[in-house]
Amino acid sequence: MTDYDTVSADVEHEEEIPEDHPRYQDLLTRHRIEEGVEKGITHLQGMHAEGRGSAFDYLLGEATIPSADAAERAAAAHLLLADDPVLSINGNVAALVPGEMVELAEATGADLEINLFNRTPERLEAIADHLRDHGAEDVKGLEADARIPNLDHKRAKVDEDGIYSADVVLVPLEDGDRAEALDAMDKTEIVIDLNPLSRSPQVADVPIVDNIIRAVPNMTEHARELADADEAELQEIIEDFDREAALEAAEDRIRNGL
Ligand code: PTJ
Repeated sequence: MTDYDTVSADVEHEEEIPEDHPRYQDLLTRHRIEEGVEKGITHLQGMHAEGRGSAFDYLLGEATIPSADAAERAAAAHLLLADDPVLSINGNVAALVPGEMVELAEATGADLEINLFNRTPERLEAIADHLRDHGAEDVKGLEADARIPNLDHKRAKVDEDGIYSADVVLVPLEDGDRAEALDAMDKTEIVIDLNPLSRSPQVADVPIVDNIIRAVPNMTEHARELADADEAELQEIIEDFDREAALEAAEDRIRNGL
């Protein structure tokens, strides 16, 4: 039995957080974001983003609901069928799931591209190093030789052979106009966001309302399981997924606990 009074809020290493703590996932998430800020990976604004996400996750029951699992399977099918899939990484994503994103990229043949709202050379370098420390071989987004049309901030800066020419893009943890701009470029968008009402999941082909620390490993598991599936089977999974129903189910769970 853990004596919770002895669990310090000031954890130095995540191994110190007891896995049987009732708020284990939340403590782990908070710790990784704090560490991200200390290492210059996560912007201070990322803490606000995390606080918001954490409140929605609490209302969701801190669990992957069935509609999110279906979305994660459909997302894996999209990534496997894509010609040029890209996983977009910001400062929160890099802090929370660096190794897990590398594994998802490997399981689906996707590229990893850093894309930041608060873009500075120092943060780009810190995030690229962090991803490399977690096994990434090729990290895109440093060159930024292309622009997403009709977007007037730094998230518009993308790699020509990355997000700019991708057919399927995973966009986690950002409520913003980039999701709308990518939609206008006719890309298939997969969004991970705990708030089903935020703009990004509202425009996504596949909105995943789940905590990224559960969503990404589950997508990888689906992708590995579907690795030998033929095109028809993957298409069927994609067609069977109902984005409206998934958004509704998440909102119902959050509002009514249903
Ligand atoms: O690293 P940068 O410079 O690109 O900055 C990133 C910011 C913080 C600006 C970016 O993440 C952002 O735009 O944050 P927002 O607008 O607060 O939106 C973040 C969304 O992600 C919110 O809807 C949160 O509910 C959601 N969210 C936060 N944490 C998680 C989450 N969704 C899934 N899993 C989480 N752990």
